[in-house]
Amino acid sequence: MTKPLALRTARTVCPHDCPSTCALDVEVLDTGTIGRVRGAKDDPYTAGVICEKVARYAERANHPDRVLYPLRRTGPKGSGQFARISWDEALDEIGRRFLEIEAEHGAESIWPYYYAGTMGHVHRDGINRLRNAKSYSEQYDTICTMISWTGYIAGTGLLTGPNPEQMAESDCVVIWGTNPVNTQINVMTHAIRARKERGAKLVVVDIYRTATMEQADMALLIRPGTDGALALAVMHILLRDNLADRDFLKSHTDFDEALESHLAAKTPQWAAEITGLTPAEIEAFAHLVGENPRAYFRLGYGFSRQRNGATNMHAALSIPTMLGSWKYRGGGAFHSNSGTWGLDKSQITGASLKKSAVRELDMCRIGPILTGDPQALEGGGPVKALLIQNTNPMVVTPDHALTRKGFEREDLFTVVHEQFMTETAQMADIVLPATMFVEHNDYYTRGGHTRVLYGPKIVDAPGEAMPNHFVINEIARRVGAPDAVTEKTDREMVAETFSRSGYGDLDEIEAASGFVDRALPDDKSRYADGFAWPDGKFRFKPDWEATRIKRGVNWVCDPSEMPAMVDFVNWNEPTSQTTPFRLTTSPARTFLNSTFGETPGSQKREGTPSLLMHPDDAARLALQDGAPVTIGNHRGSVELTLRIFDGLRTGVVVAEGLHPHKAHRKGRGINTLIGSDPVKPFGGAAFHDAAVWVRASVA
Ligand SMILES: Nc1nc2c(c(=O)[nH]1)N[C@H]1C(S)=C(S)[C@@H](COP(=O)(O)OP(=O)(O)OC[C@H]3O[C@@H](n4cnc5c(=O)[nH]c(N)nc54)[C@H](O)[C@@H]3O)O[C@H]1N2
Ligand SMILES: Nc1nc2c(c(=O)[nH]1)N[C@H]1C(S)=C(S)[C@@H](COP(=O)(O)OP(=O)(O)OC[C@H]3O[C@@H](n4cnc5c(=O)[nH]c(N)nc54)[C@H](O)[C@@H]3O)O[C@H]1N2
Ligand code: SF4
Ligand SMILES: [Mo]
Repeated sequence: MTKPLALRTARTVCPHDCPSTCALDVEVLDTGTIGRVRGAKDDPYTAGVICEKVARYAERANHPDRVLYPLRRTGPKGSGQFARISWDEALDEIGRRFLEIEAEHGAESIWPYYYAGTMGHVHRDGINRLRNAKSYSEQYDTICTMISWTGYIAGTGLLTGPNPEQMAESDCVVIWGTNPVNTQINVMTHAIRARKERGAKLVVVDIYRTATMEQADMALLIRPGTDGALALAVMHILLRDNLADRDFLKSHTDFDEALESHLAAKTPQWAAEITGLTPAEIEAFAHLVGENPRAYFRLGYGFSRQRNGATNMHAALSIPTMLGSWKYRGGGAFHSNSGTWGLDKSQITGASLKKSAVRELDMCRIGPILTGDPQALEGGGPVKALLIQNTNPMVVTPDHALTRKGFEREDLFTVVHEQFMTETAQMADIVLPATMFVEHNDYYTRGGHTRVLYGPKIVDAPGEAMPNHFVINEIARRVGAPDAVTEKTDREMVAETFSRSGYGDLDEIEAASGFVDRALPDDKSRYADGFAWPDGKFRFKPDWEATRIKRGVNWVCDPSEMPAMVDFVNWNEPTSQTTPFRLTTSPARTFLNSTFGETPGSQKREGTPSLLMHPDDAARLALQDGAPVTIGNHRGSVELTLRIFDGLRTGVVVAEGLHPHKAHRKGRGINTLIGSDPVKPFGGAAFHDAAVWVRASVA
């Protein structure tokens, strides 16, 4: 077969929920077909590098299984039996049912539910315009960033840090609780530059030997949920050995004698017992960063997905503060830049349309909510209708057995707008076909760098696929919400948002670089004039209530349960004789959450769902490599294939990737084992924190 010639190459942006937000050069083969996708060489952060899953995007965009037409369910829930209908039939039915349900059960019985399948704000956040206009139930956004952002802001007061490209100028790069080789490849581009150009050492802190850890000069393989203990012992050594920057502590932090004596007890021996590291490993790490205070701490999301994740994030962040790393170009800590966009999105989200206070339902608790848990429903009535865009809750949310039970309710009217027949779409009453990023216009932010990028439509959509913006407008028209309807196109929505936000003219931005750089001045991003608290001081002693107010979020515990100063708290799900293993569910390289589960390249690379286990544990349980195993706890059980792997600690097992349920024998996936209990202080799911048993499967 001859290779098709590209008609042209078009510049757009990767829409996926990945901190890198790469600028892309996409081959357009004809008006409806894309070819090769490459990373833009002239974008300073992308620097010509993208991940393999998006390089192969043609497999996904041109996939024969895309949803092309609106569908109505014809068999029982989840039967997969659907019949094609027209857009008008589908939208009219949705409008009629939503009005009926509202009349009978109240507006709060309808729950628009979305997440970050696209990170484009017009198509991601427009659902809130409809929600606000109708006073439908709110969504409390907890699934991804709630825990980590909380821990970071508790210290700095603002979600920003030294420009990620500055990593190349540091003397030591610490990659903590993130696996960028899998999840944000561009971090490696800049980290490796520091090593090549300056001889910087690369440290990786994780709970198993990831592909990122394989590249490390110093690998710190700790037990899950113990990062806080490691951080405290490192600070103990810095103070003990005069490696702390006492001047910086005085001028820029709330450090005091009480904290000093608190840390005096946190010895390397104490932390060694908790983390599983040797005291010598902890000493070596403390001395490496202590002698190289121009250290760049790249703090990931992964280590925050623990019940003590917010306090561990705060503890890890406290190390560069004790070193005074923030003083140096190439030094400090970075988690996300999401505090710097300064966007006015009010016309997208319809913020002004909100009439009254409405209950805010926790998206991670969709299982308890749909099965009628009164606390999860906040004392209100049941949810009777769901409108779902950009997310696959049947696979990605915790407490899956409850989620499934909820979706199976015959009295629940479920609308899913999707690109593929996901396991969520299969539970729908009405499925609507959605466009992909190359088929609509939007702008994209993501926390991993400093830019906001415009991503234009470059090909026509297949079949009758329509963008989210269209669906929200059309439903709004039919449920008596004229305020939520806008005649503006998606491109006009972008232009208006840019202009309201003071970003400038979209035509000019597009003709120039395609992006708006929101980098703060270098000294500001390193908090030279003080941290973002009224006294300008970094908080080793967090004011959790002030943190809550800053974030506009809710307490899920008694505030007095939060530690008064940087600390390690053992809140993780306890292991026991019956559930002796700690499970983490770390992302796979060629899936993005549950996306790409349908593409052949990803299916081939990820293979069958597997469980990594230490050889000593496998020997003790008499399990062979490749054996079918069952893992379980009080929430349910899941079948996987055993892979013996010496790159983790005994007592820890890892299941990589969100495979579809149907890829598992017995049809239940990994989130069956994960709890939806909200993580302190403000909620979120502890995806990498579950106690489980492991047994040989019985056929
Ligand atoms: N290929 C791929 N890329 C992705 C995603 C994906 O699913 N696949 N997901 C995207 C999304 S939505 C997000 S939010 C980001 C997340 O990206 P990351 O910030 O990298 O977070 P995670 O991938 O959840 O976990 C990162 C690492 O943390 C480790 N970890 C788990 N528990 C602990 C712990 O207690 N301590 C320490 N030190 N490490 C721990 C995990 O083993 C894993 O290797 O990635 C995005 N990019
Ligand atoms: N066990 C475990 N569970 C996890 C995690 C973990 O590490 N372990 N990670 C968690 C994290 S960090 C996150 S962020 C969540 C993410 O969970 P989700 O936000 O659900 O992410 P995806 O699984 O990628 O699903 C996104 C869906 O949106 C669809 N989509 C994409 N673009 C569009 C569009 O323009 N319009 C419409 N209508 N649909 C679109 C895609 O086809 C896809 O099915 O998962 C969480 N779940
Ligand atoms: S998924 Fe992440 S690394 Fe891959 S192209 Fe998109 S933004 Fe870049
Ligand atoms: Mo995420």
